Amino acid sequence: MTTRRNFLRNSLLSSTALLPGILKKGADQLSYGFKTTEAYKPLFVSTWNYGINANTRAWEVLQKTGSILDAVEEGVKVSEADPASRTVGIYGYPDREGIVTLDASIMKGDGDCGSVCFVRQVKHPVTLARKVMEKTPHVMLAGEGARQFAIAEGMPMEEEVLHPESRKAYEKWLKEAEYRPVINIENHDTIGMIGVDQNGTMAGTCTTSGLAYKMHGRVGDSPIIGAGLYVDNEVGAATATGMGETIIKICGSFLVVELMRQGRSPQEACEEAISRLIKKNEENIEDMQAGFIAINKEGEYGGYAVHPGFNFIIHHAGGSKNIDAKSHFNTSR
Ligand code: SD4
Repeated sequence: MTTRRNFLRNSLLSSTALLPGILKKGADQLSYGFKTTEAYKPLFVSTWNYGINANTRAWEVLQKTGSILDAVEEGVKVSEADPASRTVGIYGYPDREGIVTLDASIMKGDGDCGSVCFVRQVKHPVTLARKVMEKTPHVMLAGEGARQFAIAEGMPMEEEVLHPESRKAYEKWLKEAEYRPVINIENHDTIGMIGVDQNGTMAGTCTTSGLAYKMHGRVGDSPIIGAGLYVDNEVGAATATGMGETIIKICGSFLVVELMRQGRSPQEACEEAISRLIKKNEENIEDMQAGFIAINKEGEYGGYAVHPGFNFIIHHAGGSKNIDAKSHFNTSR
């Protein structure tokens, strides 16, 4: 019988079997989205099906420049510039004062990294994060300092006008005035992207407008190296999405990479990190969504979430696939 799992696995394999650069594991190890997966190099994986255009762009850039770092930066810039996105970039939902503040990070597999948090008016916070990495002796710049650095670097400042959809949602929220941060399937799209090239060199990015209606000044996991993003050429890479506070508490992305270092597959590492996250956040776990995606240097991948509804996109020489992640809890809320 053709199960969905087999169908996806077979469709990927048949479309990629003849392409160079694709490493196939033994048939006994081919379990799609479970303990181990097929391995592909180059490979990009990004959070949420929304990332499909971002991955396509990343793939194009890698083909053109050969740079995995350029690829993961240019990829997520597609989401940052998308006026339809309510949770990435300047068109996103504001905080509870009605101001959009952005968090982003970038990391190379050799350990170089940069990030910005609580920054306003910058269309491409991931590019600013890269500038922090490449042009300063620091890793992280926050708030007005980050904005001033962007101006000094010649980055244009965007007008602070809420996107009409974001304004409408904010006004509705103001009326209900209930401050209870919940990330569920309607409130996502933070994009985290991790990629590995043909030679096993890795890089990753993560960018978000964060939690809708957060307290002014609140910073999530996305710009925190080790929480929202971690990349190590010796092992693999991971990125996170969902309720940042739960992810920060377990140094989530670093944990996933360290679990892979100890021999776990990307899938197993994501599953173990989610069970750790649940243990540390038991009280509110019903209302908390969080998910991880990971790749290792062989080009295997995995993804897992607390609740159903999380999906991710893989992109390799055979094309793009949307994968519904498995989750710890099985019933949709
Ligand atoms: C945050 N992790 O700011 C981000 C939000 C997110 O899907 O990922 N939403 O906590």
